[in-house]
Amino acid sequence: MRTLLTLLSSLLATLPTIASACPTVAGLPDFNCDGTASIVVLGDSLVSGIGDTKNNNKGGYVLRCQQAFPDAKFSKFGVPGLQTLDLILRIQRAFDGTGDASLASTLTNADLVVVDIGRNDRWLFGPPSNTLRNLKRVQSLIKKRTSTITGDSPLIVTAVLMFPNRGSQGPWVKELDSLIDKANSESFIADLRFDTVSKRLLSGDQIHPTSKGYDAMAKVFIKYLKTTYLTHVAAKRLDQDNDGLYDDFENSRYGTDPTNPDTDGDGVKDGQDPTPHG
Ligand SMILES: [Ca+2]
Ligand SMILES: [Ca+2]
Ligand SMILES: [Ca+2]
Repeated sequence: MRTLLTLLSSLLATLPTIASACPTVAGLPDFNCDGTASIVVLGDSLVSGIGDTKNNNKGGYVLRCQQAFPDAKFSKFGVPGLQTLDLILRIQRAFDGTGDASLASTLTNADLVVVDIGRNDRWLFGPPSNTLRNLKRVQSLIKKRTSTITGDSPLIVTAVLMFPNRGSQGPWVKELDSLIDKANSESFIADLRFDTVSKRLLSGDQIHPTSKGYDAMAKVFIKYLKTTYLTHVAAKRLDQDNDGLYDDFENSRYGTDPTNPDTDGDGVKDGQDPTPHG
């Protein structure tokens, strides 16, 4: 009996991992069809969690989202004080092999990348339009570098920032937010609205949220993951023949026909067929 089980499991292990395509994994879409739901958040001290005294200033909204989706993988790259140009350089170095290699691999394997950065650009004393341009460069850079490796890229979303309430930084970020919001489009998705979080939830420094503020940010993000994110995935991952395999991967990854739900005509749909080519 034991031998039979071993034999069975080794047989199963040799089957192509095509069965049932890319449903949701851990309650979230598996955008790149690799069997995991992987979400990466890039940014500054609000991503690292400064102000979250309940979690040693380290948890932030990303930790709370991880707790809400325990079987998904949330990664954060949050560097206090980081500006958009720093982020661009760090991503370039990571992919060039001269920087943080784990950043490159995390981005390459991600289903969703959230870019929550820009408020520290205030201290360059340039116009917010420069920052918007850099935010667009971050998206195109990640798309370019990941697709060179995998032929595909994650879904990338730029956040509309939570307002700081300190001196000139507040109005500057408000102006930046309005530019980000106006630039929101199919090719530059920027509709994760952290600006809806009340400034009453800022800590004493008037920049970082309190633990309650991070609860509120997490609430915004979790709602986004359950609604808007699904809409973007559905728009970008078509399955025209409704066989459970996304058009994007039928030819390139599975060698099946994106317009024929049963490529080998054996009565079993490609998405469920362990041998879809007959
Ligand atoms: Ca995945
Ligand atoms: Ca299909
Ligand atoms: Ca078939």
